[in-house]
Amino acid sequence: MQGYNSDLFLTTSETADLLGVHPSTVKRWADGDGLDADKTVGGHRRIYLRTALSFAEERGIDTFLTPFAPFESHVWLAVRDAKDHQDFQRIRSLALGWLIRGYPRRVTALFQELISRPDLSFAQVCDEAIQPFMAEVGTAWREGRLRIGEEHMASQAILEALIQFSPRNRLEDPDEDAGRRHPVAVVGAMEGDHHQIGSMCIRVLLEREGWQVFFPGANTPVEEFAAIQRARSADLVCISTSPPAAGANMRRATELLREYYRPTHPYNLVFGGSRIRSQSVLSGDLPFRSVELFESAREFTDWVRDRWGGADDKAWMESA
Ligand code: B12
Repeated sequence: MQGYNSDLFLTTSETADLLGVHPSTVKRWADGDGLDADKTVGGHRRIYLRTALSFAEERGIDTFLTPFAPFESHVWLAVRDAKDHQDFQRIRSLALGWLIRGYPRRVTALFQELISRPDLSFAQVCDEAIQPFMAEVGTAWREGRLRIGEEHMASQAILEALIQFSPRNRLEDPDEDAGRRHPVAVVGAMEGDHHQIGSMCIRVLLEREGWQVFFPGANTPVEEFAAIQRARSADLVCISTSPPAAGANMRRATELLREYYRPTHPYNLVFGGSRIRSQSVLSGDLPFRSVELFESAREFTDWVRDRWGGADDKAWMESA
Protein backbone atom coordinates (compact mmCIF):
# COMPACT_ATOMS: atom_id res chain seq x y z
CA MET A 1 0.00 0.00 0.00
CA GLN A 2 1.66 3.21 -1.17
CA GLY A 3 1.53 6.02 1.37
CA TYR A 4 0.27 8.87 -0.76
CA ASN A 5 -0.99 9.55 -4.26
CA SER A 6 0.50 12.98 -4.92
CA ASP A 7 -1.22 13.44 -8.29
CA LEU A 8 -4.75 13.29 -6.99
CA PHE A 9 -6.69 16.50 -7.56
CA LEU A 10 -10.12 17.72 -6.51
CA THR A 11 -12.79 19.94 -8.05
CA THR A 12 -13.89 23.13 -6.33
CA SER A 13 -16.93 21.48 -4.78
CA GLU A 14 -14.94 18.43 -3.62
CA THR A 15 -12.45 20.78 -1.98
CA ALA A 16 -15.32 22.68 -0.37
CA ASP A 17 -16.74 19.42 0.96
CA LEU A 18 -13.36 18.41 2.35
CA LEU A 19 -12.72 21.77 4.02
CA GLY A 20 -16.30 22.16 5.22
CA VAL A 21 -16.93 25.47 3.47
CA HIS A 22 -19.07 26.79 0.61
CA PRO A 23 -17.63 26.38 -2.93
CA SER A 24 -17.59 30.18 -3.30
CA THR A 25 -15.15 30.35 -0.37
CA VAL A 26 -12.85 27.86 -2.13
CA LYS A 27 -13.03 29.97 -5.30
CA ARG A 28 -12.07 33.07 -3.31
CA TRP A 29 -9.17 31.25 -1.64
CA ALA A 30 -8.05 29.89 -5.01
CA ASP A 31 -8.23 33.35 -6.60
CA GLY A 32 -5.31 34.77 -4.69
CA ASP A 33 -6.01 33.96 -1.05
CA GLY A 34 -3.40 31.26 -0.46
CA LEU A 35 -4.87 28.15 -2.11
CA ASP A 36 -2.89 27.02 -5.17
CA ALA A 37 -5.12 25.82 -7.99
CA ASP A 38 -4.67 24.86 -11.63
CA LYS A 39 -7.27 25.50 -14.29
CA THR A 40 -8.42 23.02 -16.91
CA VAL A 41 -8.73 24.04 -20.57
CA GLY A 42 -12.43 24.50 -19.88
CA GLY A 43 -11.62 26.96 -17.05
CA HIS A 44 -12.47 24.68 -14.09
CA ARG A 45 -10.28 24.84 -11.01
CA ARG A 46 -8.28 21.75 -10.03
CA ILE A 47 -6.75 21.57 -6.57
CA TYR A 48 -4.26 18.88 -5.63
CA LEU A 49 -5.35 16.91 -2.58
CA ARG A 50 -1.97 17.48 -0.94
CA THR A 51 -2.34 21.25 -1.55
CA ALA A 52 -5.82 21.28 -0.03
CA LEU A 53 -4.58 19.35 3.01
CA SER A 54 -1.55 21.61 3.59
CA PHE A 55 -3.82 24.63 3.24
CA ALA A 56 -6.20 23.08 5.82
CA GLU A 57 -3.30 22.51 8.19
CA GLU A 58 -2.01 26.08 7.80
CA ARG A 59 -5.46 27.51 8.51
CA GLY A 60 -6.19 25.09 11.37
CA ILE A 61 -9.08 23.44 9.51
CA ASP A 62 -9.80 19.83 10.55
CA THR A 63 -10.75 17.54 7.70
CA PHE A 64 -12.09 14.00 7.94
CA LEU A 65 -8.87 12.84 6.28
CA THR A 66 -6.49 14.31 8.86
CA PRO A 67 -6.58 11.32 11.27
CA PHE A 68 -5.89 8.91 8.39
CA ALA A 69 -2.39 10.27 7.56
CA PRO A 70 -0.43 9.05 5.65
CA PHE A 71 -3.29 7.32 3.76
CA GLU A 72 -5.40 10.42 3.07
CA SER A 73 -5.59 9.83 -0.67
CA HIS A 74 -6.61 6.17 -0.26
CA VAL A 75 -9.37 7.15 2.13
CA TRP A 76 -10.50 10.03 -0.03
CA LEU A 77 -10.84 7.76 -3.09
CA ALA A 78 -12.54 4.99 -1.09
CA VAL A 79 -15.08 7.37 0.46
CA ARG A 80 -15.69 9.08 -2.88
CA ASP A 81 -16.42 5.74 -4.59
CA ALA A 82 -18.75 4.80 -1.75
CA LYS A 83 -20.77 7.99 -1.60
CA ASP A 84 -20.79 8.97 -5.28
CA HIS A 85 -20.92 5.54 -6.94
CA GLN A 86 -22.20 3.23 -4.17
CA ASP A 87 -19.04 1.22 -4.80
CA PHE A 88 -17.43 -0.14 -1.64
CA GLN A 89 -14.60 -2.13 -3.24
CA ARG A 90 -11.88 0.33 -2.22
CA ILE A 91 -13.28 0.52 1.31
CA ARG A 92 -12.98 -3.27 1.62
CA SER A 93 -9.44 -3.45 0.21
CA LEU A 94 -8.24 -0.58 2.36
CA ALA A 95 -9.76 -2.03 5.53
CA LEU A 96 -8.41 -5.51 4.80
CA GLY A 97 -4.95 -4.08 4.07
CA TRP A 98 -4.97 -2.21 7.37
CA LEU A 99 -6.10 -5.29 9.21
CA ILE A 100 -3.25 -7.34 7.75
CA ARG A 101 -0.78 -4.58 8.64
CA GLY A 102 -2.07 -4.46 12.22
CA TYR A 103 -4.08 -1.20 12.15
CA PRO A 104 -7.53 -2.27 13.45
CA ARG A 105 -8.24 1.21 14.85
CA ARG A 106 -8.03 2.60 11.34
CA VAL A 107 -10.62 0.02 10.30
CA THR A 108 -12.95 1.27 13.04
CA ALA A 109 -12.32 4.89 12.02
CA LEU A 110 -12.98 4.15 8.35
CA PHE A 111 -16.35 2.54 9.04
CA GLN A 112 -17.21 5.34 11.46
CA GLU A 113 -16.52 7.80 8.69
CA LEU A 114 -18.88 5.91 6.37
CA ILE A 115 -21.65 5.69 8.97
CA SER A 116 -21.39 9.39 9.75
CA ARG A 117 -21.81 10.38 6.07
CA PRO A 118 -25.20 11.99 5.47
CA ASP A 119 -25.09 10.76 1.86
CA LEU A 120 -25.09 7.08 2.93
CA SER A 121 -27.84 5.47 4.97
CA PHE A 122 -26.94 3.42 8.02
CA ALA A 123 -28.66 0.34 6.56
CA GLN A 124 -26.73 0.74 3.31
CA VAL A 125 -23.41 0.84 5.18
CA CYS A 126 -24.41 -2.35 7.04
CA ASP A 127 -25.49 -4.22 3.90
CA GLU A 128 -23.03 -2.93 1.33
CA ALA A 129 -19.91 -2.15 3.34
CA ILE A 130 -19.86 -4.08 6.63
CA GLN A 131 -21.44 -7.33 5.46
CA PRO A 132 -19.22 -7.76 2.33
CA PHE A 133 -16.13 -6.62 4.25
CA MET A 134 -16.70 -9.27 6.92
CA ALA A 135 -17.39 -11.87 4.21
CA GLU A 136 -14.01 -10.96 2.70
CA VAL A 137 -12.40 -11.27 6.13
CA GLY A 138 -13.90 -14.78 6.36
CA THR A 139 -12.50 -15.68 2.94
CA ALA A 140 -9.07 -14.26 3.83
CA TRP A 141 -9.10 -16.40 6.97
CA ARG A 142 -10.09 -19.53 5.05
CA GLU A 143 -7.33 -18.89 2.51
CA GLY A 144 -4.77 -18.42 5.26
CA ARG A 145 -4.19 -14.69 4.60
CA LEU A 146 -5.54 -13.76 8.04
CA ARG A 147 -5.09 -15.49 11.36
CA ILE A 148 -8.12 -16.22 13.51
CA GLY A 149 -6.97 -13.50 15.95
CA GLU A 150 -7.05 -11.01 13.10
CA GLU A 151 -10.57 -12.14 12.18
CA HIS A 152 -11.57 -11.54 15.79
CA MET A 153 -9.97 -8.08 15.67
CA ALA A 154 -11.91 -7.31 12.49
CA SER A 155 -15.17 -8.24 14.26
CA GLN A 156 -14.18 -6.14 17.24
CA ALA A 157 -13.22 -3.17 15.05
CA ILE A 158 -16.65 -3.26 13.40
CA LEU A 159 -18.53 -3.69 16.68
CA GLU A 160 -16.67 -0.68 18.08
CA ALA A 161 -17.57 1.41 15.04
CA LEU A 162 -21.22 0.41 15.32
CA ILE A 163 -21.60 1.03 19.03
CA GLN A 164 -20.39 4.61 18.62
CA PHE A 165 -23.54 5.26 16.64
CA SER A 166 -25.91 4.01 19.26
CA PRO A 167 -27.60 7.15 20.59
CA ARG A 168 -25.89 7.83 23.92
CA ASN A 169 -28.44 10.25 25.24
CA ARG A 170 -31.24 7.77 25.77
CA LEU A 171 -31.15 5.86 29.03
CA GLU A 172 -33.87 3.46 30.04
CA ASP A 173 -37.01 5.32 30.96
CA PRO A 174 -38.42 4.49 34.42
CA ASP A 175 -41.80 5.88 33.27
CA GLU A 176 -41.86 3.63 30.25
CA ASP A 177 -44.79 1.58 31.55
CA ALA A 178 -46.81 4.66 32.51
CA GLY A 179 -46.71 6.32 29.10
CA ARG A 180 -44.79 4.74 26.23
CA ARG A 181 -42.62 7.17 24.40
CA HIS A 182 -40.66 4.77 22.23
CA PRO A 183 -41.53 1.51 20.53
CA VAL A 184 -39.58 -1.32 22.14
CA ALA A 185 -37.61 -4.22 20.65
CA VAL A 186 -35.60 -7.16 21.89
CA VAL A 187 -32.68 -7.89 19.56
CA GLY A 188 -30.10 -10.66 19.73
CA ALA A 189 -28.67 -13.73 18.05
CA MET A 190 -30.04 -17.22 18.42
CA GLU A 191 -28.86 -19.59 21.11
CA GLY A 192 -25.65 -21.29 19.94
CA ASP A 193 -24.96 -18.53 17.42
CA HIS A 194 -21.86 -16.53 18.30
CA HIS A 195 -22.10 -14.14 15.36
CA GLN A 196 -22.85 -10.78 16.90
CA ILE A 197 -22.39 -8.16 14.19
CA GLY A 198 -25.67 -8.74 12.33
CA SER A 199 -27.76 -8.27 15.47
CA MET A 200 -25.62 -5.29 16.52
CA CYS A 201 -26.40 -3.65 13.15
CA ILE A 202 -30.11 -4.14 13.83
CA ARG A 203 -29.87 -2.87 17.40
CA VAL A 204 -28.14 0.36 16.37
CA LEU A 205 -30.43 0.75 13.36
CA LEU A 206 -33.55 0.58 15.54
CA GLU A 207 -32.07 2.92 18.14
CA ARG A 208 -31.34 5.43 15.42
CA GLU A 209 -34.97 5.09 14.33
CA GLY A 210 -36.03 6.10 17.86
CA TRP A 211 -36.59 2.67 19.38
CA GLN A 212 -35.77 1.50 22.86
CA VAL A 213 -33.79 -1.71 22.35
CA PHE A 214 -33.00 -4.46 24.81
CA PHE A 215 -29.95 -6.28 23.52
CA PRO A 216 -28.96 -9.59 25.09
CA GLY A 217 -26.47 -10.04 22.22
CA ALA A 218 -25.17 -13.28 20.72
CA ASN A 219 -26.02 -16.80 21.90
CA THR A 220 -29.30 -15.90 23.62
CA PRO A 221 -31.63 -18.72 24.68
CA VAL A 222 -35.07 -18.47 23.07
CA GLU A 223 -36.75 -18.45 26.50
CA GLU A 224 -34.83 -15.25 27.29
CA PHE A 225 -36.19 -13.50 24.21
CA ALA A 226 -39.65 -14.46 25.46
CA ALA A 227 -38.96 -13.30 29.03
CA ILE A 228 -37.55 -9.92 28.00
CA GLN A 229 -40.37 -9.39 25.51
CA ARG A 230 -42.95 -9.98 28.20
CA ALA A 231 -41.18 -7.93 30.89
CA ARG A 232 -40.79 -4.95 28.53
CA SER A 233 -43.97 -5.41 26.48
CA ALA A 234 -41.76 -5.28 23.42
CA ASP A 235 -43.38 -4.63 20.04
CA LEU A 236 -40.71 -6.60 18.18
CA VAL A 237 -38.55 -9.63 18.81
CA CYS A 238 -35.62 -9.71 16.36
CA ILE A 239 -33.50 -12.83 16.16
CA SER A 240 -30.38 -13.09 14.08
CA THR A 241 -29.41 -16.54 12.86
CA SER A 242 -26.60 -17.74 10.59
CA PRO A 243 -26.42 -20.58 8.15
CA PRO A 244 -26.31 -23.58 8.09
CA ALA A 245 -28.63 -24.04 11.09
CA ALA A 246 -30.86 -21.05 10.25
CA GLY A 247 -33.89 -23.09 9.16
CA ALA A 248 -33.83 -25.40 12.17
CA ASN A 249 -33.14 -22.45 14.48
CA MET A 250 -36.08 -20.46 13.15
CA ARG A 251 -38.47 -23.39 13.47
CA ARG A 252 -37.31 -24.12 17.00
CA ALA A 253 -37.53 -20.47 18.06
CA THR A 254 -40.99 -20.08 16.52
CA GLU A 255 -42.20 -23.23 18.25
CA LEU A 256 -40.92 -22.13 21.67
CA LEU A 257 -42.04 -18.52 21.33
CA ARG A 258 -45.50 -19.72 20.34
CA GLU A 259 -45.72 -21.53 23.68
CA TYR A 260 -44.63 -18.46 25.63
CA TYR A 261 -46.81 -16.04 23.67
CA ARG A 262 -49.39 -14.03 25.64
CA PRO A 263 -52.12 -12.20 23.66
CA THR A 264 -51.93 -9.46 26.32
CA HIS A 265 -48.37 -8.73 25.08
CA PRO A 266 -48.62 -8.93 21.29
CA TYR A 267 -45.56 -8.56 19.05
CA ASN A 268 -44.07 -9.19 15.61
CA LEU A 269 -41.43 -11.85 15.32
CA VAL A 270 -38.53 -11.07 12.99
CA PHE A 271 -35.72 -13.35 11.86
CA GLY A 272 -32.72 -12.02 10.01
CA GLY A 273 -29.50 -13.28 8.50
CA SER A 274 -27.86 -14.06 5.21
CA ARG A 275 -29.64 -16.49 2.90
CA ILE A 276 -32.44 -17.29 5.34
CA ARG A 277 -35.22 -16.60 2.83
CA SER A 278 -34.76 -20.05 1.32
CA GLN A 279 -35.61 -21.60 4.69
CA SER A 280 -39.12 -22.38 5.83
CA VAL A 281 -40.51 -21.25 9.16
CA LEU A 282 -43.39 -23.01 10.93
CA SER A 283 -46.62 -22.60 9.08
CA GLY A 284 -50.14 -22.96 10.42
CA ASP A 285 -51.80 -21.03 13.16
CA LEU A 286 -49.21 -18.73 14.72
CA PRO A 287 -50.21 -16.21 17.40
CA PHE A 288 -47.68 -13.46 16.54
CA ARG A 289 -48.83 -10.23 14.89
CA SER A 290 -46.62 -11.44 12.02
CA VAL A 291 -43.50 -13.48 11.32
CA GLU A 292 -41.00 -11.77 9.01
CA LEU A 293 -37.74 -12.87 7.40
CA PHE A 294 -35.11 -10.38 6.25
CA GLU A 295 -31.73 -10.84 4.64
CA SER A 296 -30.77 -7.18 4.74
CA ALA A 297 -30.90 -4.18 7.01
CA ARG A 298 -32.33 -2.09 4.18
CA GLU A 299 -35.45 -4.25 3.65
CA PHE A 300 -35.94 -4.36 7.40
CA THR A 301 -35.72 -0.55 7.69
CA ASP A 302 -38.38 -0.15 4.98
CA TRP A 303 -40.67 -2.56 6.80
CA VAL A 304 -40.14 -0.85 10.19
CA ARG A 305 -40.71 2.62 8.75
CA ASP A 306 -43.79 1.44 6.96
CA ARG A 307 -45.31 0.20 10.20
CA TRP A 308 -44.00 2.55 12.86
CA GLY A 309 -42.77 5.56 10.92
CA GLY A 310 -39.20 6.79 10.55
CA ALA A 311 -36.94 8.52 13.03
CA ASP A 312 -38.59 11.89 12.38
CA ASP A 313 -42.08 10.55 12.17
CA LYS A 314 -43.56 10.07 15.59
CA ALA A 315 -46.80 8.45 14.42
CA TRP A 316 -46.13 5.51 16.74
CA MET A 317 -46.48 7.80 19.77
CA GLU A 318 -50.23 7.94 19.21
CA SER A 319 -50.60 4.29 18.26
CA ALA A 320 -48.62 2.97 21.24
C1 B12 B 1 -16.83 -12.99 12.01
C2 B12 B 1 -17.28 -14.42 11.85
C3 B12 B 1 -17.23 -15.25 12.95
C4 B12 B 1 -16.83 -14.76 14.33
C5 B12 B 1 -17.97 -13.94 14.95
C6 B12 B 1 -17.45 -12.88 15.89
C7 B12 B 1 -18.52 -11.93 16.37
N1 B12 B 1 -18.21 -11.27 17.46
O1 B12 B 1 -19.56 -11.76 15.78
C8 B12 B 1 -16.51 -16.10 15.05
C9 B12 B 1 -15.02 -16.34 14.97
C10 B12 B 1 -16.97 -16.19 16.49
C11 B12 B 1 -17.21 -17.10 14.16
C12 B12 B 1 -17.47 -18.39 14.55
C13 B12 B 1 -17.98 -19.35 13.70
N2 B12 B 1 -18.29 -19.22 12.41
CO1 B12 B 1 -18.30 -17.55 11.51
N3 B12 B 1 -18.11 -16.11 10.39
C14 B12 B 1 -17.75 -14.89 10.58
C15 B12 B 1 -17.76 -14.10 9.27
C16 B12 B 1 -16.32 -13.96 8.79
C17 B12 B 1 -18.41 -12.73 9.32
C18 B12 B 1 -19.82 -12.72 9.90
C19 B12 B 1 -20.27 -11.31 10.10
O2 B12 B 1 -20.08 -10.72 11.15
N4 B12 B 1 -20.81 -10.66 9.05
C20 B12 B 1 -21.21 -9.26 9.08
C21 B12 B 1 -22.71 -9.12 9.33
C22 B12 B 1 -23.09 -7.63 9.25
O3 B12 B 1 -23.37 -9.83 8.32
P1 B12 B 1 -24.66 -10.72 8.62
O4 B12 B 1 -24.51 -11.40 9.91
O5 B12 B 1 -24.95 -11.51 7.42
O6 B12 B 1 -25.79 -9.61 8.83
C23 B12 B 1 -26.40 -8.90 7.77
C24 B12 B 1 -27.65 -9.58 7.21
O7 B12 B 1 -27.57 -10.99 7.25
C25 B12 B 1 -28.77 -9.03 8.03
N5 B12 B 1 -29.06 -9.56 9.34
C26 B12 B 1 -28.30 -10.31 10.18
N6 B12 B 1 -28.95 -10.54 11.32
C27 B12 B 1 -30.14 -9.94 11.25
C28 B12 B 1 -31.19 -9.87 12.15
C29 B12 B 1 -32.35 -9.19 11.80
C30 B12 B 1 -33.47 -9.13 12.78
C31 B12 B 1 -32.44 -8.57 10.53
C32 B12 B 1 -33.66 -7.82 10.18
C33 B12 B 1 -31.38 -8.63 9.62
C34 B12 B 1 -30.23 -9.31 9.98
O8 B12 B 1 -28.37 -7.67 8.19
C35 B12 B 1 -26.94 -7.60 8.36
C36 B12 B 1 -26.46 -6.37 7.63
O9 B12 B 1 -26.43 -6.54 6.24
C37 B12 B 1 -18.62 -15.02 8.34
C38 B12 B 1 -18.25 -14.92 6.86
C39 B12 B 1 -19.40 -14.53 5.97
N7 B12 B 1 -19.30 -14.84 4.71
O10 B12 B 1 -20.38 -13.98 6.42
C40 B12 B 1 -18.39 -16.39 8.98
C41 B12 B 1 -19.50 -17.43 8.91
C42 B12 B 1 -20.85 -16.79 9.18
N8 B12 B 1 -19.12 -18.33 10.00
C43 B12 B 1 -19.28 -19.56 9.69
C44 B12 B 1 -18.92 -20.63 10.54
C45 B12 B 1 -19.02 -22.02 9.93
C46 B12 B 1 -18.51 -20.42 11.84
C47 B12 B 1 -18.11 -21.49 12.85
C48 B12 B 1 -18.93 -22.77 12.87
C49 B12 B 1 -16.65 -21.77 12.58
C50 B12 B 1 -16.05 -22.88 13.31
N9 B12 B 1 -15.78 -23.89 12.52
O11 B12 B 1 -15.87 -22.78 14.52
C51 B12 B 1 -18.23 -20.75 14.17
C52 B12 B 1 -19.65 -20.87 14.70
C53 B12 B 1 -19.76 -20.40 16.06
C54 B12 B 1 -21.21 -20.36 16.44
N10 B12 B 1 -21.64 -21.37 17.16
O12 B12 B 1 -21.93 -19.46 16.08
C55 B12 B 1 -19.89 -19.72 8.30
C56 B12 B 1 -21.41 -20.00 8.35
C57 B12 B 1 -21.77 -21.37 7.96
C58 B12 B 1 -22.19 -21.70 6.59
N11 B12 B 1 -22.09 -20.87 5.59
O13 B12 B 1 -22.58 -22.76 6.39
C59 B12 B 1 -19.51 -18.39 7.65
C60 B12 B 1 -20.48 -17.92 6.54
C61 B12 B 1 -18.09 -18.55 7.08
C62 B12 B 1 -18.02 -19.56 5.94
N12 B12 B 1 -18.10 -19.12 4.71
O14 B12 B 1 -17.87 -20.72 6.20
N13 B12 B 1 -17.50 -16.59 12.97
